[in-house]
Amino acid sequence: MSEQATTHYRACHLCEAICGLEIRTQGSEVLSIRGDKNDPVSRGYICPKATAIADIHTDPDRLRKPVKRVGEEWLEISWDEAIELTAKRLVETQQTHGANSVGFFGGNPGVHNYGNMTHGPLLRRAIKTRNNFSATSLDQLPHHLTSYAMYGHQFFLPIPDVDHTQLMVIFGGNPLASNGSIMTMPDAPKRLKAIQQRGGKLVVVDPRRTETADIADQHLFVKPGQDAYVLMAIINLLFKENWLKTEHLSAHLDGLDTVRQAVSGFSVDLATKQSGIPAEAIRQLAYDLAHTEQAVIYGRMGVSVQEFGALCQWAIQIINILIGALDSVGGSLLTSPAFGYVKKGLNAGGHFDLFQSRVSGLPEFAGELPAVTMAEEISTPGDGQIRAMVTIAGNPLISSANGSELSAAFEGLDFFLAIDFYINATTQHADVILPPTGPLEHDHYDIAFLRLAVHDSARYNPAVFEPAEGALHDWQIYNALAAKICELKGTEFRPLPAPDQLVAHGIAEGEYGAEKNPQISLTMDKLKQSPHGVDLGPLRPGLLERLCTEDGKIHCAPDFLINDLKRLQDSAGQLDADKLLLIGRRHVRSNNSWMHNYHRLVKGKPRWQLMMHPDDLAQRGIASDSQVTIESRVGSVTTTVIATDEVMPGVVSLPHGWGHKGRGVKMEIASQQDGVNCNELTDDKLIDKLSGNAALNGVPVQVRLAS
Ligand SMILES: Nc1nc2c(c(=O)[nH]1)N[C@H]1C(S)=C(S)[C@@H](COP(=O)(O)OP(=O)(O)OC[C@H]3O[C@@H](n4cnc5c(=O)[nH]c(N)nc54)[C@H](O)[C@@H]3O)O[C@H]1N2
Ligand SMILES: Nc1nc2c(c(=O)[nH]1)N[C@H]1C(S)=C(S)[C@@H](COP(=O)(O)OP(=O)(O)OC[C@H]3O[C@@H](n4cnc5c(=O)[nH]c(N)nc54)[C@H](O)[C@@H]3O)O[C@H]1N2
Ligand code: SF4
Ligand SMILES: [Mo]
Repeated sequence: MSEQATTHYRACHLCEAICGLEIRTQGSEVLSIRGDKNDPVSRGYICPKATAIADIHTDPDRLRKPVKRVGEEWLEISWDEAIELTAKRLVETQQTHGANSVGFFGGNPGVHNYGNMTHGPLLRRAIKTRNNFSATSLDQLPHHLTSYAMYGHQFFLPIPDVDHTQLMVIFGGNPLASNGSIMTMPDAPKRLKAIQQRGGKLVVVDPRRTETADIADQHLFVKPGQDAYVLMAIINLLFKENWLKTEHLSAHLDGLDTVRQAVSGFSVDLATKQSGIPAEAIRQLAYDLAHTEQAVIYGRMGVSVQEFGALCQWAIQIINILIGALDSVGGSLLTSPAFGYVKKGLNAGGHFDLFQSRVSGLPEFAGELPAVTMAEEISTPGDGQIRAMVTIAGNPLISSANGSELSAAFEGLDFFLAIDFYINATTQHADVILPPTGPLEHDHYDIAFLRLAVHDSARYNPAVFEPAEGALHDWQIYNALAAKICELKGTEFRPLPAPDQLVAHGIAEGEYGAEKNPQISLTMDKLKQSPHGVDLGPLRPGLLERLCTEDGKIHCAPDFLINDLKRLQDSAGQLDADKLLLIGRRHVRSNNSWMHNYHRLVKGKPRWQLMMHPDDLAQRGIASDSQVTIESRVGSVTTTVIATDEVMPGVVSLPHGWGHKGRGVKMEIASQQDGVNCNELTDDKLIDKLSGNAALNGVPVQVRLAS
């Protein structure tokens, strides 16, 4: 007797685009995964990664039961034993060495799993340590810091109104590969081409002629790490030429004169000298931004994860303010999500520099310390040294700077708990691994990315499959573990109800709930009856009433950002001309460090090689396809080089997330891949000194033929 085929609808949780999927199943089998044509935002689009969700579900390497390390072996243990053992070791560590002797690292997929967002804090509160780290400081910390400083809340993040703009300028983002970031925009290719089809323009500023640059009207090569000079020069020009459109904001703008003075030393000539962008192109860019009715400037990884990340993100906000883009249709707008609506009076806006990391004195932000300090906090003896780590949905030994040093540090830990369903390069060092259910076995409401989307919507999806008997979701693991820890510590503990109940409450009380919006009266029940999601309309102006600063003003000139301009000024002319600058690279078939175990994504020609300009190769007498050794201050790796003028001379590009081979990784396909870990080259001391964010782009390296 064959079972009926069933159709399910579900958001893809793999990247920020959160495309709607139509998943056909029969019994326990996935028959097909397609784009959901009725999804109000993704409208049927998916990328090649979506179908690999079926592979995650069936992957024999995916852990289904807790495991404990015994020598070199992994032994399956019961949940009860695993929770008991883990809680005991963590509490003992804290009782012997103090609260801060336990450290936390939260990785990227945690943000794509809503139970982790609702219940993660429970575990953190039970453990209570200052040593919290996450992928945020390898990524978008500069965005949060500038939003906190200027608008009063770390999640007050204006999103480019891609669907209505006439000029989009992208600094250091590659939506054709990433499908957008801090700009959830499923079907980036179509959305960007639509700008051109309505007579608008797309400009990309990037050291590599990326897939996005390829479809753009203009691509400008920029020397890695030098964008801040260009952005400051643009601000300076806008003031000098009086190309300002600030009327609709003016009553709320505070400190613009300070900005005017502070950038007055940043000339177009200096920007050209530093960045390599012709002076005329910089002037034209400033002119076009100011004279296009609906224009917006946006910057992502390339300008966040570099030495002047916070200054770059601040400058981007300032330019959007000066050209009238902020809070205008076709400019940059706040989202109005059904859950997590940011508005005045909301707390948890963040704090900055309330305390500092023990060894290097780097600032905390919103209770987190920079990930680059993890290795030294583990390895440096003394009061407050980290003796035990907890990692959740992360692979920091591959994704964080100076991977070799971090690996050595992790080897020295007294205890390491990983909450993850793979034995990867990091979790293979763990004493205990607690595996949550797989993505198709739990329900989903995208708390994080519905708040960052270019079009408002809400969508709840039930689980596609029943979880295996005895399996726990991430949030159930936190409830259980936190309960045990509190019991051992003798502190009070109250478990949280299931994530859908928490979100249901937030939605009912939110902007579309019965009280605030009787017409829509959105409830979780309604969402549960709308499998494709509910369209909440295009982004709309109205940001001024929502400002979270105490005085209701936009703080254009926060002291610490203005003061950081001196560091930028002082660093002019300091680039070592003999060194090449290493940048990263993303590909639509890969996703950070964990999607390399699925044949359908890794098959075909390799995508992990070093890209280098033919002139740079010729100068060193190296032929394309040779084995080369790349060396930085902290390490070296050997890999294959390919010649391409996609990268500008003086720049080399290596993607992150690879390097699974020969290190105890229990992922059959991934551990056969030849790509190396580019973060053995990135430097934990090369950072944005203001925010503490890693500078994984613009790393000085040397390249020679491998011996
Ligand atoms: N050089 C360089 N380095 C980079 C970057 C770069 O551009 N260049 N990018 C940085 C950025 S932006 C990021 S976000 C980080 C990403 O790096 P990390 O934050 O370390 O995240 P991933 O590599 O995605 O690690 C994913 C792990 O989460 C597990 N996982 C997946 N889903 C779940 C789940 O639902 N629950 C649990 N518990 N575990 C799950 C997977 O099994 C896998 O082991 O890398 C950073 N590193
Ligand atoms: N397919 C796929 N999609 C993903 C991910 C993935 O791994 N694979 N990861 C997800 C995550 S965690 C994130 S954070 C987002 C990131 O989303 P994006 O930021 O859009 O992705 P990147 O490809 O890292 O784009 C960064 C660009 O900056 C350029 N760049 C490097 N250095 C500099 C510089 O100094 N200046 C300038 N102007 N440009 C520079 C790089 O060449 C690159 O094109 O993508 C998400 N989506
Ligand atoms: S772009 Fe691909 S990986 Fe990202 S959400 Fe859409 S289908 Fe999933
Ligand atoms: Mo990221």
